Amino acid sequence: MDKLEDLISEARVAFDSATEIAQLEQVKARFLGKSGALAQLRKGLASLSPEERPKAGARFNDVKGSIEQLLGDRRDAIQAKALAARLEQEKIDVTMPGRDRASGGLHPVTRTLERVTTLFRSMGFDVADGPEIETDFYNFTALNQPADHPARSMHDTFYLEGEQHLLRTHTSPIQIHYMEQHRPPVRVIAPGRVYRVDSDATHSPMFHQLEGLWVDQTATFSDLKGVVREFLRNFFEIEDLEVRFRPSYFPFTEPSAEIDMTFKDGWLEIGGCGMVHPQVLRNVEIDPEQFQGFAFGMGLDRLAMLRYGVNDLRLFFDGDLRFLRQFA
Ligand code: 2U9
Repeated sequence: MDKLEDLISEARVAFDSATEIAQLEQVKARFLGKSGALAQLRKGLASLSPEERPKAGARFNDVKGSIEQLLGDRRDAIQAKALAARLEQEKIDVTMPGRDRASGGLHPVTRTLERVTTLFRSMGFDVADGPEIETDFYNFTALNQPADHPARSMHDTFYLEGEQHLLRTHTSPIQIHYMEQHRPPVRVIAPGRVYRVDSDATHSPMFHQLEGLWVDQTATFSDLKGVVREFLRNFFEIEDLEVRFRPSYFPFTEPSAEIDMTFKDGWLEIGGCGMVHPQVLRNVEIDPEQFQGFAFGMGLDRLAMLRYGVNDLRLFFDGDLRFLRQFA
């Protein structure tokens, strides 16, 4: 009988030494398994006399029951401990203050874009956009930019592999697409990202342009002057801002001019413009004998720099939140 008591004690010590369920199952086999200690005992019962057997059998069952009970208790204890540890680890303090949701803000160039589109819409302009990846036709040929123009050189334009496509160097292709879809009168602005192989404090390989186009039977250079002046006065909120037009050259306009505006006791170049070249109109099947128009272009980032007093274009594209938060 002592031997059986010892077996129970031995089982208790063994079960208690197991700290995980898998380990406990291994230990269990030593006592309750097919060739475990209890199975051996059971075999011994067969050699007892019929008189001894019932009592020994009952005793055997008691011992087995005790060991099973110990096993169950230990299993519960291990599981309870694991659960407690997990609860401790995953504890959520519902009284903690919530995490603040950071509020975003619009990028200064986006804010400028919104301001610009609102002003032009109020003057009756539609707003169009188009792909940043273009073909040579839409970016150059349709705009009367000859094959030997320096802007077409490999180091002035980003060409895509195969050289069939390029990153647009201006937003003018947008107006070409637009005129293929809309017959005159056409009054549209084309803002967007453009790309050039250029990089310093005032040039970034990616920047933003704002172009405008008005094609009608009677759209004249003086309409152009009025639209540009009205826009700049409203944009900068300077009632007596003056604008002057200096003769210039662009392949897609004739005549062409640089746009200057008054700024700090002097003049500041803010864009270019001109009457749409008759060949550009022909390229989109508009008869230059019936229709004429004007176009203008400005740097959107340039407008943002002037409006917000930013002196380095690259600040807009560095993504430094200390800079950007000032505009939110
Ligand atoms: C079509 C026909 C003509 C758009 C024009 C300019 C003059 C111009 C520059 C100003 C500074 C670009 O941002 S900048 O680098 N733009 O000087 N852009 S006329 O002429 C067009 C456009 C579309 C169909």
